[in-house]
Amino acid sequence: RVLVTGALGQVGSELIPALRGLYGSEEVLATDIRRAPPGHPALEGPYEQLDCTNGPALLEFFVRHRVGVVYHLAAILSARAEAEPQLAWQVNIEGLHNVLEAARQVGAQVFVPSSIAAFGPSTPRDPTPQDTLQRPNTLYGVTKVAGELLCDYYAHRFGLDVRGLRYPGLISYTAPPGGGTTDYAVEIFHHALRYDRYTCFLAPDTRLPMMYMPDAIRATLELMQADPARLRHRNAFNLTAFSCTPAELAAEIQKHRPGFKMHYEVDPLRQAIADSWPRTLDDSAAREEWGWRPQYDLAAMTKDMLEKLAERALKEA
Ligand code: VAH
Repeated sequence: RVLVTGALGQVGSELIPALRGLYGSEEVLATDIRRAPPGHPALEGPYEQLDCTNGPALLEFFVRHRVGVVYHLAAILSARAEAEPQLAWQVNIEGLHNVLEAARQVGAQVFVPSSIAAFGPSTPRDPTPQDTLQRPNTLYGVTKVAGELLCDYYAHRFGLDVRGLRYPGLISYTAPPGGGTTDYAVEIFHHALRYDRYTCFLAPDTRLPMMYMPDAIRATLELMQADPARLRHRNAFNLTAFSCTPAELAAEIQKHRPGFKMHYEVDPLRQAIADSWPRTLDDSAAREEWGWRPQYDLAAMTKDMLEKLAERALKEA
């Protein structure tokens, strides 16, 4: 059966329905440390609370449910990890180690997301190559690099089929953003619909790699279904669809909502994090080794986000 940890997060909220569509609801176990709020999509199939930092409980869960594939999404994201670095290390590294150990013992395939945060200020930023210097200066970034290395170790030392993607900033309308630095690109749409204005916590020219969630979900499933013999890299592939700045995103929204106003109040902490990250990514390894191709550019993402949020507002009205 398929296990998803971090089911209530931004990726989990969309990956679970996609996996249940592929394998059937009863085959996909959604878990998170918190209880799922009533009506959450994860509750449309099996849901359990599960704390990935509890190794014995995790192994018991893998054995009891005969877990054959695990999408390990439970993590503390960049901005929150700076506020709570000890907790972030426990969740992001001890939790990952517990998942890799359980998967090794039962022979499960593993997906672990990395991030553009796995790069730091000394990494080439424009574009950032697949194989390059990785000296991130955020705790989240440290756990992403350590996680990539731990996953590669489990692949070559134990033959574990573990694969990963360095996600760019992800934009979606299903789940609220959770403590990330790229959250502005999600919040801006909710504010545009509700107030026709948004006060952005990053400077107007902060260029970051981004992706619409439907592309990220498809990339995740395509990587996990790829022929392992073709994979020269495993943890983790650079992945991107487009790069944009807050000013460019605001201008794209204004094409649909001419009255939308953008303001800026830079948050020094999150600006420093964003300034240490890539501006654009080279994802040629993903394209060559498992056929990656994005489908949504900035214009297509913006159009779809505004349409979907407007539809939902109508339904809830
Ligand atoms: C964050 N959305 O902002 C996450 C992601 C690329 C950034 O890792 O922390």
